Amino acid sequence: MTPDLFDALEDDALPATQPLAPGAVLLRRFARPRDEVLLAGVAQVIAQAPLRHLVTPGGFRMSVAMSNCGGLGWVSDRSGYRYDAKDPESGRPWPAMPAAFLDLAATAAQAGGFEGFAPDACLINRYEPGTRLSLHQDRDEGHYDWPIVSVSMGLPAVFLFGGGRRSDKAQRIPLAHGDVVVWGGPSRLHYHGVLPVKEGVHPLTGPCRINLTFRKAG
Ligand code: MD3
Ligand code: FE
Repeated sequence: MTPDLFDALEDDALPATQPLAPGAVLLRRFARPRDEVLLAGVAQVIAQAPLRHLVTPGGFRMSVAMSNCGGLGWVSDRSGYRYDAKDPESGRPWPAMPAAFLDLAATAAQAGGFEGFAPDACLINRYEPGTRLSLHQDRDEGHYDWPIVSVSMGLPAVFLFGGGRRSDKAQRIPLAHGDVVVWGGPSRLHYHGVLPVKEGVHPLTGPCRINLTFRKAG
């Protein structure tokens, strides 16, 4: 496995927060002290709402496998993208958000300058090696005054962070296990994506990357 640039540094040598753009802050390794609790939460959620490959409105099967927890879950099918209170696979409400998820999301948002963040949706994305997420905007939430908080776990990935237009040049940001990003303010509607994940095995997740995105969707 190839260690990323930051693995060469001691954790306490990492800057606590790195501004990426107006409103966007990278909190390197922020979730590490809680990684096992967070992954136990993921296991608990996906036991009730299994990861699945959604179909885009255009009819393509997404390579990233997804599930949700919280009051609302993001879903896609031939009719479009939306938030739904129920898992369409089971017809049941999505599993509750584990307390450790809510706590992490609120603490990270606070560190990024957003006091009082109480997400009602957590999307769980699982990337196997070779899997990518093409450039897109997140605009199914209806209001954009709250940030999105993302947590990377397991295999590293290169994140593409573009601008307000699809054609704007994208920065490449390596994200490693435990990295948290708070995407608020003007960055909230920027285009973004994930390059194909490289082969590897992580001690806690095995051969995959898990990303959590916390949102206020309702
Ligand atoms: C920047 N997920 O689920 S998280 C997504 O790694 C998604 O699974 C990626 O994009 C992943 O929609 C990236 C980081 C992220 C999430 C939302 C953003 C970055 C963002 C919204 C605006 C700008
Ligand atoms: Fe996104």
